[in-house]
Amino acid sequence: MKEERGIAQGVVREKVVLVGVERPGDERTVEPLLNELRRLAETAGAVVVDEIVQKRARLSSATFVGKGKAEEIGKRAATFGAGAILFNDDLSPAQSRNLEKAVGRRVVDRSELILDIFALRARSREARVQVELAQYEYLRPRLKRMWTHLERMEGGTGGGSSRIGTRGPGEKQLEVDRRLVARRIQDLKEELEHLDRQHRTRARAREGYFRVSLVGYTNAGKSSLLRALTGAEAFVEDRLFATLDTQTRAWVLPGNKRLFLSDTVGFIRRLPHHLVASFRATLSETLEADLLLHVVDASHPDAEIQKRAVEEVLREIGAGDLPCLLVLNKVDEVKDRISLEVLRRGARDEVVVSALTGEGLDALGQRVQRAAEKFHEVAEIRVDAGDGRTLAWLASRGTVLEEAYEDSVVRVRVRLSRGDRSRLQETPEGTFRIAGKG
Ligand SMILES: Nc1nc2c(ncn2[C@@H]2O[C@H](COP(=O)(O)OP(=O)(O)O)[C@@H](O)[C@H]2O)c(=O)[nH]1
Ligand SMILES: [Mg+2]
Repeated sequence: MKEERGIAQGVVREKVVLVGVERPGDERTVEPLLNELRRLAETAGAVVVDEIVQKRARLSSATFVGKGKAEEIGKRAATFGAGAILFNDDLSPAQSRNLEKAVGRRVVDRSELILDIFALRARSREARVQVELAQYEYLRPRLKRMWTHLERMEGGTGGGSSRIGTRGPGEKQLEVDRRLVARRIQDLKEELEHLDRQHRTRARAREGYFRVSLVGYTNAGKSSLLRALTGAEAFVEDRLFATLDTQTRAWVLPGNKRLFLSDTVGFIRRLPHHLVASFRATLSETLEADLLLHVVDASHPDAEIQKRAVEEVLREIGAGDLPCLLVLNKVDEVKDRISLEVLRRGARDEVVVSALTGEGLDALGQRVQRAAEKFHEVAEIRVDAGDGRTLAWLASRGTVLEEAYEDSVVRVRVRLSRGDRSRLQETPEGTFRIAGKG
């Protein structure tokens, strides 16, 4: 599926069969999940030829769906000429292997599919390194299982796992593979650390400014909002995971106050945990924000489920307690307003917008401005009247509310971020000056 870039013409698309398992209590969620799996499959460049939903209370640790069902899936896949089976759940390495044997074709689980899409979408060096790391972490336990599997085949009698001394060439190859994988994982981690340092340097330049991060389900309209609010050339597409990199743009609000708005990778239900772990650098933008804008596609039939999935990922990455404004987007597509009421429930603060028509964007700006004002505190600072540098710095970084001259000292009442406030140093004369040379 890797060759298919989605837009390429004349590429033979792989035919696939989707399989979802419905457990008791899942009745209402398995259908939207399968719809989403279909979109994911298409995003990865596949053509869905059949969908199978199985009701099952207990999952088989060997084959997930049970041996009989697996054989039936294999037959149906053969009828439609499908080359791979996509599972809506994550499978253990043993389950994947057993299923592949039973269905006689490639088995791809949900994590692997999402990793595949991320690999297609990654553009920047950072995104590529993060995806590759997640892929190797995914692969690692699967190499190990393959080893026991090979060992058994070569040993003949089967079952034995401690028969040292029967090591065949297959195992040697695997030893090499495992070492190579471990080595590659180490290299990728080191490169990420390096990229992380660069990222922190860039982030430091924005210290003292109010930082806002767009978060939300994939395709909710985050990039569209970044574009509508800041005029940035953000990449907007009606596709899952169009954006994997973080883009940060200056956003100038009425009154000429500058803040920074970041757009980053979207979330999805059951985001593979390897991805969450290796996208730490990208997600750190979200964690450093002073305010999150949680963008929801309010016109989506599963908006409520998507909203909860995002809240869950935010908690998982430690951003659950950050101040958050709920942004109900695509209101131009919303037909019944009752669904908006449902989405509003429990939100601390919310605003209804359309990135497409511009509706509600002013209100959104005002809401953010109010939050930014709270973030800045009012301080009274005495500055030497001859210290033009500090006076200019205060005027550019904060909002000067009042200036009073007393002999050689200026008393400035200024609204300033806490970070900037702490950059002012007291002089022996009891005035303050901006730290640094000059
Ligand atoms: N009707 C409508 N479509 C929108 C709106 N905002 C975004 N979209 C569309 O939704 C799709 C996904 O938008 P995008 O900004 O890429 O979403 P992201 O994945 O959250 O960054 C694109 O086709 C956009 O044109 C909106 O307010 N109304
Ligand atoms: Mg986007």
